[in-house]
Amino acid sequence: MSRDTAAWRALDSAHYLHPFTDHKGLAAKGARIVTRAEGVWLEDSDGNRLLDGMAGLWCVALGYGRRELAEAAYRQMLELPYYNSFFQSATPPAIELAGVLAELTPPQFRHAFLTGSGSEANDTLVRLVRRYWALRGEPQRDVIISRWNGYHGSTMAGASLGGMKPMHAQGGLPIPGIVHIGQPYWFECGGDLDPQEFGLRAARELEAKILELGPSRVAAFIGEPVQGAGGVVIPPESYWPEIQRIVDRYGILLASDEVICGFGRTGSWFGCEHFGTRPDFMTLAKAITSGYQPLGALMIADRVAEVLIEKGGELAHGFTYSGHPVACAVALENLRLLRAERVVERVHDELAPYWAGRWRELAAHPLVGEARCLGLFGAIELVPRKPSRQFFASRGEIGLRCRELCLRNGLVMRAVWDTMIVAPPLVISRDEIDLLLSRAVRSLDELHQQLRHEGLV
Ligand code: PXG
Repeated sequence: MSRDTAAWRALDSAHYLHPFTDHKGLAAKGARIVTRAEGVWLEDSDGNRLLDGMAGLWCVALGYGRRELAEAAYRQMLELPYYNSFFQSATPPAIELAGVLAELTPPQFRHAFLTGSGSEANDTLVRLVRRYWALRGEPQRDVIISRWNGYHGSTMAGASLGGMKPMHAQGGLPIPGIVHIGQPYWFECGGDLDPQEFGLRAARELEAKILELGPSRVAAFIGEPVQGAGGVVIPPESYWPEIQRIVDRYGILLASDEVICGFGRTGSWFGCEHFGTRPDFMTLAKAITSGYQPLGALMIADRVAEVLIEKGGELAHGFTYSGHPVACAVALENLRLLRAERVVERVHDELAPYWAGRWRELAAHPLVGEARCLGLFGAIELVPRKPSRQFFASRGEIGLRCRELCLRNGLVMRAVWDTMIVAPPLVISRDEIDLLLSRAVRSLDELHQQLRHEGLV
């Protein structure tokens, strides 16, 4: 059905509650109605073309408009649109996908639990971690440690694992048995330490928390290799090896939330491979289907899977859409294309080095306090004065203004407070990278000029 923008907006604000949205504010302004897309380009209901610097919500790895993915869904819908994996059943796409994930992920992983989203996969994680320790005869080991400003989803357990205080404030979170430590965000929290010293200090907060709780209470630690929603926080290189040392020392499980990092975003297939950790769990979603179907997975390492399978009896957990055959068929085709087209290898060998060179040029801009990047992640920190790492007094407002200017200049870039972030589709071309950068610079120049007039810089 086709309507004009005003009609879409009227219907939208009359009936549709959006995620993470202030609806009063939105009703006054009207939503951006995205109607179609191709490659890295979105088109809105007024016919404007926008370069999608966020790959949707970090998921559209192969870009928009891939017929192969649409055809995989269509074929599977005709063959078998739905059947479940409960009660001793299974479907070919779900079985095949578990096998392909076992091949693609690090060697300790041979088992996958399939879900409809990253949040559901993290809820599964909380239950399996606690189940594992109960089966090992240590039921008191039920505390999971995660980090402030981490993001692990929006279900009760996902939002509890996450360290977003505004989320905790709505709905009585976190649930019991989840505690948080500081994040490895040098730009904001590093003080006078150099980044590597700070990385060690941030990791050692985990050890201090384990000792404070008592090591026999702690079940697991979870983190994103690079915090995505928290503002593309790329930890210093010293951080993850020290975390690995600490979890090994106290014998606690390590979970790598790869919902954003997984399937090539860092230039490696998985973030844990880039940073050299050996997790016991990996949460997957988003780029697993390039966002064409909702799907998540929890990968479970052998040492945990063996206990759950040998001693666990019935696993009292699962979703109607666990292993949905259409979503799994799309995931299989997406993963086949990622491999056949060597997309991740191309990010690693060609695009990421080019991206890094271009992205770091932004550091010269008078508003940019830091320009950091990894793989096809990019972030800049907007500051009033360089080289200080002080944010603007009204932190958050400047980022939103920057985002609006980017949109006007045909670029989707996200604001996390005053940190501007991008994570484009992994199939972006060099010319499109150049265009993304020139639109970002134009927007920064316009913002700088406005702020000068207002006396804010
Ligand atoms: N873990 C991580 C690391 C995520 O980034 C989830 C779990 C939850 O996945 P689902 O599929 O349940 O959404 C995510 C999701 C943002 C933004 O604004 C990020 C996410 C979702 C929505 C918005 O950056 N990440």
